[in-house]
Amino acid sequence: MSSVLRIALQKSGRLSEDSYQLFKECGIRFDYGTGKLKSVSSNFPAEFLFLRDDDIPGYVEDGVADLGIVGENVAVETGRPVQTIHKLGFSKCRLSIAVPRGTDWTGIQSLDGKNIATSYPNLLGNYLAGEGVRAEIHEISGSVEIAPSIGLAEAVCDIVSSGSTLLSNGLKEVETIFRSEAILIARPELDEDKQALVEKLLFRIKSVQAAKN
Ligand code: PRT
Ligand code: ZN
Repeated sequence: MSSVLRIALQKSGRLSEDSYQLFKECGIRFDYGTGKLKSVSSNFPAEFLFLRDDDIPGYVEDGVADLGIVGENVAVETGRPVQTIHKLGFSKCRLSIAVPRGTDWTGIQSLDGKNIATSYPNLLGNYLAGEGVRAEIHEISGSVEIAPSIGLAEAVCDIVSSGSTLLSNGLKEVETIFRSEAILIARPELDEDKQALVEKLLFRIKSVQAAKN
């Protein structure tokens, strides 16, 4: 039986359109946006699974998928032992600490003894530990930016791209702790046939990227 690469993409969100476009530019055709959870390419030995981004590193680790596209922020936060095989250059953003605009800020030590709301407790926890700051981390899954105004936390640590969400919530960005972009991740142990398909795919991705530069 010939090999087919299983590739996990975000079903619907900030990575979806660019992920699809990348494969399209690589000349790999498949149905996208039809509401189905799986689609088989008509001209490359690959099938695509459409999932929530947070689940993708786990599916790649478990071997449900061979490859996946996620933000580096999600790959690092989940801590799954998957390989980053290529940086894709889209969905760029940063993970930053922000505080209410009127707060005195004299550096990261200002967070000592404070409450910080975030959806990235591992990335934040590691960063604070490295800086020797002791703070209370409150994990919340969404709408992190409203935490200070409702009295839940004195600071937030969240994804920023334009900065307008922070601004409209009366927050100022004071420290960037991580920079992220979309990455292609792979299961560490792929058999020879799949590895050959990955090489073929990577060659096309690099050609597409080189043509843009
Ligand atoms: O449903 P699913 O779980 O799959 O998606 P999701 O809602 O968890 O993720 P999604 O689609 O919002 O983001 C997917 C990935 O895109 C993230 O993991 C990041 O790697 C990347 N990315 C790039 C962003 C942003 N830019 C971004 N601006 N992810 C989130 N945001 C949010 C941020 O959380 C904040 O609420 O946008 C707001 C800030 O944007 P600005 O422009 O106002 O600064
Ligand atoms: Zn998600």
